[in-house]
Amino acid sequence: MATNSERLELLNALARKVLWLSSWTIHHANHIRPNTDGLKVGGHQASSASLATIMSALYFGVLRPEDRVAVKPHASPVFHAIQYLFGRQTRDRLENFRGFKGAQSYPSRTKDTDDVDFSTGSVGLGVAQTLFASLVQDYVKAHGWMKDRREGRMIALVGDAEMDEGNIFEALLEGWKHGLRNTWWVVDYNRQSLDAVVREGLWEKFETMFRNFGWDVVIVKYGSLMREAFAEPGGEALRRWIDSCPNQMYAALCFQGGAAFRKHLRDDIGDQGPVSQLIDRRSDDELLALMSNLGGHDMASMLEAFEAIDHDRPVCFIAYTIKGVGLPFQGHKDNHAGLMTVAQMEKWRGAQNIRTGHEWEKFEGLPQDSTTLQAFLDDVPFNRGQRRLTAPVIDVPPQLSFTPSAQMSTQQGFGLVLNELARGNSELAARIVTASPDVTVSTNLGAWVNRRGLFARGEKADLFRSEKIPSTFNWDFSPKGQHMELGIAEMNLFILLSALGLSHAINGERLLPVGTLYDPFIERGLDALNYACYQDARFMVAATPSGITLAPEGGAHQSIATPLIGMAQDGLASFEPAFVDELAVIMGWGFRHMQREGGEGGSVYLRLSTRTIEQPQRLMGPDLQKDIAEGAYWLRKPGPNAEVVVAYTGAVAPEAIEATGFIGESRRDVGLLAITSVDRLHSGWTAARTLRRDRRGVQHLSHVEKLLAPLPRDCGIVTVIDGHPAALGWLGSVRGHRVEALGVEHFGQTGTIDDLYRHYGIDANAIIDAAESLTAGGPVLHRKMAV
Ligand SMILES: Cc1ncc(C[n+]2csc(CCOP(=O)(O)OP(=O)(O)O)c2C)c(N)n1
Ligand SMILES: [Mg+2]
Repeated sequence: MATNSERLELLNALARKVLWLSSWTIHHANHIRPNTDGLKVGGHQASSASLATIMSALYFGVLRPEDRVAVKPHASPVFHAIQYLFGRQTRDRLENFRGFKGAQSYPSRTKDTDDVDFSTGSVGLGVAQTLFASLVQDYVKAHGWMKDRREGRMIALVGDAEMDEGNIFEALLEGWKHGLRNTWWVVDYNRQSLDAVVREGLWEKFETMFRNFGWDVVIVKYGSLMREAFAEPGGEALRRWIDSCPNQMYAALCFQGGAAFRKHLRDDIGDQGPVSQLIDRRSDDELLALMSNLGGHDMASMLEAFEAIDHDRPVCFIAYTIKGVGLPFQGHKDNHAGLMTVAQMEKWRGAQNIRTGHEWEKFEGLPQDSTTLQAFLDDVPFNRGQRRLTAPVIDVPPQLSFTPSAQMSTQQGFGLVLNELARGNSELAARIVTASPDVTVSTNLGAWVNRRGLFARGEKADLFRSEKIPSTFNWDFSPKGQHMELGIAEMNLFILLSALGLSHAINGERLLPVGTLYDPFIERGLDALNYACYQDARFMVAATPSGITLAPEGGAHQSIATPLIGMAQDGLASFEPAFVDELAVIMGWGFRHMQREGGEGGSVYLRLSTRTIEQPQRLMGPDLQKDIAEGAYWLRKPGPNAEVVVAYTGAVAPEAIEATGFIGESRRDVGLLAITSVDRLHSGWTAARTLRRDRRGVQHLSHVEKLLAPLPRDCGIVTVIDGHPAALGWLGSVRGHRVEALGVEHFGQTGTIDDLYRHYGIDANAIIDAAESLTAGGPVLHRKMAV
């Protein structure tokens, strides 16, 4: 067992090594690996350097296997260097940093191979993810699923300018409401962002804010060299000077070096005996070492700060650092994209005792012998346990049931399916967690919540109920509750879904998260949704109401772009069923899809509606189920001489059905294609073409190709959707049919559904007009009469 000072020496040596390896990784990508596109790796070198000590303190000293970390995007070279020392990252991938299949520019759960806990890159999101991951851990624990596993700390390494991102504050609020624990945010307070130097006094604002939300704030400003110097005669005057030095000046002096510091200190303080002697006793190099010994670069100070935490309250560490510390451009305001030149690197290599050709050797240039260093690494607490966890698949019955009515909306149906699950006692129901940003009742989650209750770590009775005031809803909170109530911030919904949807990997316990929100507000949380999918979190999101169909609800709430978002979002299968029996099939498929391994599975988006429409009375056989999951089926099969077919998705079904009836009176063999998922239909088509291209001779046809195959060459297709027409417009490319694509390109009017469908041209008559324009022959005889 190493003594404290031996441990400190080893940790310092490893931190130096981490800085070397991360810098060499970047240098290699820029100067050594043949780089044909001429693009330089900017943004990493200076930004990484400021975290080398802090991350070394954490990974080599403080962390345990159950802890989880979101690493500031530009610190990825530091992260990869640490993993390389642990033996979890290969030299090959480091040499190929930012290259195809090389170590990723920003830590990626799915693309990196070296144990990334949370993908980061879009600043702010990783930070909030740790907070929600901690709430999820509390949820798992409260439901009795932690077994003998220890609680992990959820840790974010935060850039100071990252704190500009509003989603962090939204998360803070939510964390406070839920009694957040076990969360550490370590702010890399280098007082520089990408373009700028951070405003003076910002840390005071941070401090007040965090304390307001019940966090502990630990400021690690001075390193141990500084603290020793402050204890010398004149030290207090030095401290006062440091405290009053503006950020920009401090950064500039760090860049200029020891002599510049000396001159400024002299000019500002004058000749004051002890403090002058304190300064004069030090060479320029020593003075620079002292002045750049801020807390975040001092192993002893960081360890002390981390190891002093003996409670589970959330903690914000504000660690003072210098951007690019130890490198030639440290502190320079332009250093964000700063790179060392070959000459600078050579000089630095010499200073680090690294021999040419030995740059990748783990322990090259360190004073300790490699056996000691390796033994230390092997015994690091972080490595004493399993980190990547898995959980068994939860069984989903072949068919989900609901109480049918003749007239229903898909939103209502969604509530009914969940209500039916809530009434039973299946494992599936036990693993579902719902969440909604203040629209629980208005998205029809009410019945589910009534039965399953709201989640809180402590019991909290619904006062209205205990006071016997009649209310439709039972709003009891308990540790067994299965609904997480959120404030209105949609970013929080998606980050929570992301955290819940990774529980199998992080807690070894599978949760099946279902979130609801109004469809247009997907756009508010879109980046969080994108990142949730990017890191392969698994969840279902029901977005309702949607489109212009919500009509009198308000023009501002109408959504047009979401069908295209649903199609384009990687990792998200989106559906827009018209009927509730279709929705029940899709939800069952969705719960299975959420549990499939790797690229086979993903998350699910249901675009639903409040429009009540007549429901088909039919048997749901396996073939129809399969078609619904694959994206479409013929509601009315076209005949062999079809002149025109109508293809619709979602709430416009009644218009499509009505129009098809009218058109069928004057055109031959008219068909009606019910599209449940334009996304699945399109991605199936792309996949089939790729397969046929890659494996010549393979005959595989996609679902949409098979559906459209019987149509004569000159048959027209009218597509109609309550959303952007481009979502369905591509159907004509499948087999070369002419298309009239109806949809909505403008929004904002309120009115009845009839008013709006007529105004935007997606009513039955618009479909009939489009059919006429695609076909020869006289006008269609009958039309829908104006009401
Ligand atoms: C959402 C988002 N916007 C913009 C960027 C581009 N960007 C990357 S780092 C950065 C500045 C980061 O400053 P800071 O957090 O202080 O980190 P430092 O570089 O000082 O380490 C910016 C604007 C991004 N990655 N994500
Ligand atoms: Mg910064």
